[in-house]
Amino acid sequence: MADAGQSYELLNVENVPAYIAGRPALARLVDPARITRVREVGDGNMNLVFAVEAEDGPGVVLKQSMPYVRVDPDWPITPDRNRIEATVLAAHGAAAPGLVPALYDVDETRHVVALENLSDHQVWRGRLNEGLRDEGVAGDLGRYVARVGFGTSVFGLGAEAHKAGLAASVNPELCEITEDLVFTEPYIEHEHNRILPANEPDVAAYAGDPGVRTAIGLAKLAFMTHAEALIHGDLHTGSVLVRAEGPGVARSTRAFDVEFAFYGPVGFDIGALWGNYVLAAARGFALGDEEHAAWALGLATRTWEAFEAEFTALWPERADPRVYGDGVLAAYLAKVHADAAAFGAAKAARRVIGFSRVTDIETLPEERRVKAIRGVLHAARHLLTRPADRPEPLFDRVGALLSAAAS
Ligand code: SR1
Ligand code: MG
Repeated sequence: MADAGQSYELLNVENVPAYIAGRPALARLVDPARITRVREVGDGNMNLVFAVEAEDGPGVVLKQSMPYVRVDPDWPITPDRNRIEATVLAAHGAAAPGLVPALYDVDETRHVVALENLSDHQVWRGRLNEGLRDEGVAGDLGRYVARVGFGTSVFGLGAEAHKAGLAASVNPELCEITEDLVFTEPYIEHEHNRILPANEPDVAAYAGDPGVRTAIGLAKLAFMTHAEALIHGDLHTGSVLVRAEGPGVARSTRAFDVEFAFYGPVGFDIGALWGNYVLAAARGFALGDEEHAAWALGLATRTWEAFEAEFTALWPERADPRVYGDGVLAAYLAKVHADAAAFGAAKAARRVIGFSRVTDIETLPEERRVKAIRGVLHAARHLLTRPADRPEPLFDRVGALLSAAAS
């Protein structure tokens, strides 16, 4: 249950050194006397996040949950999400080593997790907005989704461990946020919705389309009932940290912010990426950078092919091959693909209608923003109507729709 009352001390830049001194696991890692800088770096909707730098060491990141949404203190939410995040990070780190931040400490009293300091990485959304093209990241994320999607599933774990994992990861409050913000509010009159007058007919046409409404309803049902694997649950491009490859520096891709994780459909994570590639491409077309837009849409194929290849490579390790034969693999991959198209549509559309907007679109001048939003809604409708098309033709058509709306 959410506890809107503040019964524990919140962190701030002044009290972080004392906090570290009082946590043995952290004081071993970062000498409190040698801390050189504490910065508040959280710019998400939910939590306080501090990057701690120290002499002669890698530092640490502290992430604290409040008993309400950071951007809306009237919106209560369980601070226990932080404990769930720690459990999930451990599971994802085991399934997909090197693709999530390392976990150093969990404080269930003050609702703090201590994570690897990745200050040499940047949030992918920001880099995409700048027109930077980080090759390999989309494939890394396809592999991440595959490794987690296989490793925490019935295929990877077998019946008993899958049920235990599912029981330990029930996350009703965070799931309810997604059910409301992604699958419901954009399709009803709601105070969270913010629609530019010039986009009112676009939103009415999209959200009023009976085919769209049925597909979104079915996607919501799948989200709520298909407990396939311990998915990330909020894998947008703002949940990805990237360190670009350079002389003497290897590329690094990390999925972070796993507090929305739960046992859900694997296609939801692929779809979150696809929906955000559509938003990045809409920005590219709106700014007249067709090359970057086409590159961003090509990421959908990069992610899918890496996912498919990794999942297929893991398939021989499945726990129970007696009935789960190769026909099941082919059919399951087709199901994940179709799910991803519908979830991708829902994830893109919510960012241009409802609560929690994205900088890809919001930083565009209004006239271009109107066209980008129109294009995103046309793209979302196409993803909902042609979910079985392979990524390349599917996203070629999405590109044509975005380009037409931008012109
Ligand atoms: C109140 S939370 C709003 C959004 O932020 C997160 O990143 C999720 O996408 C959530 O829907
Ligand atoms: Mg987040």
